[in-house]
Amino acid sequence: MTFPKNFLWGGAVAANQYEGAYDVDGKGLSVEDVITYKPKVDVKDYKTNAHISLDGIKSAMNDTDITYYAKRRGIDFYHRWKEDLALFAEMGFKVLRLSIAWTRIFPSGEEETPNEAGIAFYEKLFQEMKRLGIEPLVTLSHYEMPLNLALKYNGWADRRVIDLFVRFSRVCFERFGKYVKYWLNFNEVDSLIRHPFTTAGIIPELCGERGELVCCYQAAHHQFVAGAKVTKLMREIVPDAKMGLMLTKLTTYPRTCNPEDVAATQKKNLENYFYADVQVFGEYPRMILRDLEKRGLSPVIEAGDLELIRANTVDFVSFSYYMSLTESVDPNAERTPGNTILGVKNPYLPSSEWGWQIDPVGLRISLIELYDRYRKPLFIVENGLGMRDTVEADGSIHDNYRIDYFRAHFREIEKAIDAGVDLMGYTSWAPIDLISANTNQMSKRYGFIYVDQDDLGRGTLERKRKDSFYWYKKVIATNGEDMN
Ligand code: BGP
Repeated sequence: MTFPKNFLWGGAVAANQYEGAYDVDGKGLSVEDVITYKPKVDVKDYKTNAHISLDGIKSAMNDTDITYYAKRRGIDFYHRWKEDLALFAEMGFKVLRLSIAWTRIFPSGEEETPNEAGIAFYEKLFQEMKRLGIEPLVTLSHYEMPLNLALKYNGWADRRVIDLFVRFSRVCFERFGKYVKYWLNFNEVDSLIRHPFTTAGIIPELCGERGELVCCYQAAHHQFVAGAKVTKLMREIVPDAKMGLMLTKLTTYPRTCNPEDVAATQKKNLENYFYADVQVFGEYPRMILRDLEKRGLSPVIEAGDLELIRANTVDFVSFSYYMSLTESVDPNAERTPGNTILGVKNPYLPSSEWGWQIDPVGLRISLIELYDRYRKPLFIVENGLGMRDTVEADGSIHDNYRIDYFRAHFREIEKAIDAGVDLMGYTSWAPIDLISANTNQMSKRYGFIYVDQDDLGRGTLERKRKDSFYWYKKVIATNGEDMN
């Protein structure tokens, strides 16, 4: 048997994409609540999709629409949590990765005391998960900071946000620590540079003459400091818990063996690793610091910051992996979209309708690279295939393409484990259809469970088991032995 005995099989979701109920029980507006679904979305133009203006935010705040502000409605997990958790348990989940909406606990991010109704919601989830034997893996920050903090402080660009986040995290550890032993600090911490508003509350107009990029690297530094403070706090409050970082593993190959392509690729990969390096090694990579300095982007680092980062590194390394890209110095090389990134097309790989290149072997390569680099236990906390599904007349959904995708990736995971990689678990993105992070679509479906809702929020929200549901259940039941 290749998969370790206690391997944590499960799925991953994020509050802003599935809870809905955006204004219920005292919840405040988060940055995701002002992002709209655009019917004519150009997947290549992820920058425009992620763009936000002050005027846009203000008009969103005065609008109560939930058709186009798709994340406000999610899939109504807030009211259907019991049914959904039961379905996860039916598949045999050992773990569920979920996030806590900061705005349910601190609606504006600045209250002195938490919103008890928000705490009660998560408490009830954790109690039910305990009853079902599902271990929670909790992300403290998954693209859902209070909108107030974006408007008032320009999000994480302002150092004062660190303490507000620590206050939120303290409540999470104190109130949920008895249930939650696995924590992640910032989802896809590297995504700050690609979609600064949803990751870090940065509004370009508030960056002034310093420019958005300066704000981004300053914000990244503040997240590193916050991450270290929160790890320290977790160890004080929940000593038997473990903290992980979370990286978008944007595995990039050289398009050719032209040494210039190889060098350009190396640079890309080092820029991606940077965010994990700081949190595992406890120090900034010297080459990144030098590069930032040359580009006039050096963050302000206060006395004590580097010591704090050094003293509070993470326990494990988690990452998302969906696709791979290539890099080339040829300006005419054909480009293709990946997860909030554009890269050069790989002629050996097929792509999904959204352009993401499907590369199971890339997952093995990623696992081996990450383990060799960090020598820390790894956790795959997102991996999956976004596709349109068809519901047959009898209500069945034959998603063989999804089963093929997972099977191929699991076979590569097996090879990596066999090679000696220490892997704690695997949570698919997402076990149930939900609102897409990038495009706000419902039709880009990832789930083993179908949710009857279209891009405009029409549908009964009924849950249906797809063919992949039964397949994943079997994989978990046999701990990966039977993948047929
Ligand atoms: C990751 C995010 C998730 C998620 C996933 C798929 O980057 O952490 O929140 O949704 O990508 O992306 P999308 O939903 O845009 O297809």
